[in-house]
Amino acid sequence: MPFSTISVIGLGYIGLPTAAVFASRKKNVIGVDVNQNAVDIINRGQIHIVEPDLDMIVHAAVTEGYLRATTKPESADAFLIAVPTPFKGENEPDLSYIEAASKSIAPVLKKGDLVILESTSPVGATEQMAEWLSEARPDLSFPQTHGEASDIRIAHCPERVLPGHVLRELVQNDRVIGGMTPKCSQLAISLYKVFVQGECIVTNARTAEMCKLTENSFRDVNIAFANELSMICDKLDIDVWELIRLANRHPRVSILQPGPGVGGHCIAVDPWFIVSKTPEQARLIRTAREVNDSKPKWVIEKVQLAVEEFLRANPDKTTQEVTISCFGLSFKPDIDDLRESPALAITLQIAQSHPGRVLAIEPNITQLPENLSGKLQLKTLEEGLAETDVLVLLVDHEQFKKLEHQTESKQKIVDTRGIWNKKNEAKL
Ligand code: SAJ
Repeated sequence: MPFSTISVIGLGYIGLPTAAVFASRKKNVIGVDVNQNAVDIINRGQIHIVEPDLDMIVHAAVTEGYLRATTKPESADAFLIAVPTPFKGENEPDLSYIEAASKSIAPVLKKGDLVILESTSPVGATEQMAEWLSEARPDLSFPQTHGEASDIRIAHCPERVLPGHVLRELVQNDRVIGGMTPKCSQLAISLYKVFVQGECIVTNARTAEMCKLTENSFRDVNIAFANELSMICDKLDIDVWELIRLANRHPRVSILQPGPGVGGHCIAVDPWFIVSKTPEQARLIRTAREVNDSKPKWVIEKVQLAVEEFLRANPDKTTQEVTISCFGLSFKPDIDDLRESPALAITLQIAQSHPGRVLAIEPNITQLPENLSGKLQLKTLEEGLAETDVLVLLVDHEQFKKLEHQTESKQKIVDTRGIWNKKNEAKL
């Protein structure tokens, strides 16, 4: 067996499931994270993030002794780096977590080890990581200088799993393997074959980096197309959802769905990694980002119009007496993840500017995170429907789709997802 011990650096949304899946295949896994609290939670067999079924497999892996977490890297045969690549400055990728992770594993590297960068990265990041490792370990040889004869093998193998379906997609998705040399790729394949049932497809590191960015940019550009259509149709008095349904009957047309903007930690971020490297060429990709980022403001203006219309129809009421209910806070349907959510940003903005009551309805959470509890009132679906004048639908959760609520004729609806009865919809 080439890999008796595998180390995963960064125990977040990608690293922890990956570590747990290796452990479930009876590999010895050392998980490393700078967050002592996360390390303690994992060593108790619990999890600090939300992902269906992950708690069970982490619990089993820890109790059976295959998974252990620590803050300090230890010797292993393969290292997978799955740390964040956030922004710095004006949408520039920040590689400081990758740099810190590389420098932290360098002292424990030994001849024959494999280092894989899984974090979504701008083109060139894997070569940069190899440089950091080689600077820290001049006694070892690396692929950028020694090619196939190197002591250390390096590859970029981007994660491509969908939050909410991580455990299934980790195993079933095809995997892009971007080795710095063919031998690096071969070793990386033998590692992933421990659990990956999809195909492992070999390319070089730069293409693998660009492939991940391309997938998320493709989606962003296509969502921007749908969002732009929704704003055009609004001007032209056309129901955009009916329009998309009709256009999608064409055998070569498949338009995505408009919404209140693009959220999450990937699709709204990764296209900028392309733009920042090639600003002159990436014109469409940049514009798509701008279109999607402009959508929350457009929705807030629609809500203001709906309030005005409500007041015109109810001249005895003042703005302070108008209650607005926002349905959905998460960044996409049927999850409880509020991070980078346009629905949450819109709700907070409305709560800040509207002088009357603003109610938040999010059936996937039982209480608001501490930093939001002073700013929003979380209500049940029933309360949100009964006590409100303007209904703002932001996330197409199952619970909202199933709703058979007859809105009172006085109530106004702003539906950003096109799932509710349009009978009383405000003129948007
Ligand atoms: N959205 C729309 N309209 C649509 C589809 C999505 O407005 O028709 C919005 C959603 O509401 C959400 C955002 O886009 O706010 C992103 O949601 P998503 O489900 O499309 O994607 P993510 O961010 O959960 O996961 C993506 C996936 N990438 C692709 O599908 C190309 C996943 O496979 C990646 O692994 C993940 O990013 C990542 O980690 O990069």
